Amino acid sequence: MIGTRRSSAAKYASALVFAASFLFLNSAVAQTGYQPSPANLQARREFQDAKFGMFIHWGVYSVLGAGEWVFHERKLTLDEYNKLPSFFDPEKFDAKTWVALAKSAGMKYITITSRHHDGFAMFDSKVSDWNIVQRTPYGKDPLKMLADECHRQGIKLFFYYSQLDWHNPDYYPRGRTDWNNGRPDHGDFNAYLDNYMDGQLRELLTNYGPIGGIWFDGMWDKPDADWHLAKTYALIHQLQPAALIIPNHHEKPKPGEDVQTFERDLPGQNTAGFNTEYISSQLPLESSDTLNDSWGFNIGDSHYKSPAELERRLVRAAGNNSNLLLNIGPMPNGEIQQEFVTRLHAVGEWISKYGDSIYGTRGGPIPPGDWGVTTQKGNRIYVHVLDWGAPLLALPPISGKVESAKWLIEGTPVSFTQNADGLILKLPPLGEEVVDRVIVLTLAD
Ligand code: H79
Repeated sequence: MIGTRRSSAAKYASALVFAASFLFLNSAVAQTGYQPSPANLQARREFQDAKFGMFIHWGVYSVLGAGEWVFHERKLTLDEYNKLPSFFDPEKFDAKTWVALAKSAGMKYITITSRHHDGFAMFDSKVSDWNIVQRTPYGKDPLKMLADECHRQGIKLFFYYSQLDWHNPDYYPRGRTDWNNGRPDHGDFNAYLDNYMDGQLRELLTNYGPIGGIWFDGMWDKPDADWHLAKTYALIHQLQPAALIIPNHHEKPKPGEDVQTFERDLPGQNTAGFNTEYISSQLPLESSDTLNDSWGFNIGDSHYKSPAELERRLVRAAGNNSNLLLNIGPMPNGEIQQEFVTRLHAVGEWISKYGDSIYGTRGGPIPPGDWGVTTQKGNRIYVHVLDWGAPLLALPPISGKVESAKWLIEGTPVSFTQNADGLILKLPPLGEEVVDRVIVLTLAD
């Protein structure tokens, strides 16, 4: 029990910690002694309840239709890449349509690239003119329109922000993705972090109303550098205590971070080859993936995942106590290609029936297996039978007495036996192909 009155010694100690945290603002360590505010903890719970988000990669690279790494992949020079913004004029961009699409897919939040590794700000930034308002014929701030629309439609907006920068000379020394693109061999990394990056983050956290948080990427380019994380994280939490810091650094979470995210993998799996197998037991979890094989618009990538595949990914994420952040790369004219739209609509239709077993749940008591996963909300456990054709499904013991078992969709009972060895559910023969057969177990109080 924590008392409300604190001794003067305790007050003195916390004052020291407070003072010390300023002294160490520039240290390599992350936000030491970080205690998430009540608003932040509440935001974390809401994030976990949301389960399904839309990831959007959109930038001047979209013009070339070859993904967001085209600058690096083609080893373009600054002079060459600098020509791109003059072709970016998304006359068909309509924030309302994008937000409506996310909602119709059953997605509860949007995470959009405010700037990717090319360093090009897709928002009105005063920190440099390398931004959409000053460099493109479009001349407007789409993030502002999107933020306003998200607020209107009740969807949280997160900003992806690349710490890695292939354009700014002060991103020096350069990292693992270095190539000779015409930048000088000197630069002031501290100025890049403290003035440029923190300056832009201040803009993002000040000019767009309440935002969901910042999704960082690219720290893996210089894993051993001092990124001034303590300072940057403190700035974000000070400007918007409820904003979540979601770092995609592929490492164990550091103090000050609010969500652990896994790129193209479920938590703890490392099929992508760069993720950590460590899973935080404290933080909300997220798994990002993309609808085809690309993040930014890629005209040559028709490897679309089917609605069934996407739905299974979402269910597997939820069963692993994780969100799914599913990416689309809109076209340079601001439209979202039909192949994405039809698949997202199909997922939305599916989730409108199955949503109870996903939204607001946490990973269930039975470890995920090839057969499927479980999710849980209060005294209800949802058994998601994804891949099991046999007539009996034997599950390990769970604490609590199962009072009833029913099919989620039909509401009809499922025969079961529960004893000390576990729980056996009797399944009817597989009829027509269904993505997920969901049984709702209700536990006795
Ligand atoms: O924004 C999307 C991608 O552009 C970005 N993250 C997602 C969300 C991304 N960039 N790179 N990757 C994903 C893959 C990472 C590859 C890496 Fe490496 C392997 C990073 C470190 C080892 C490539 C090879 C860079 C250095 C060596």
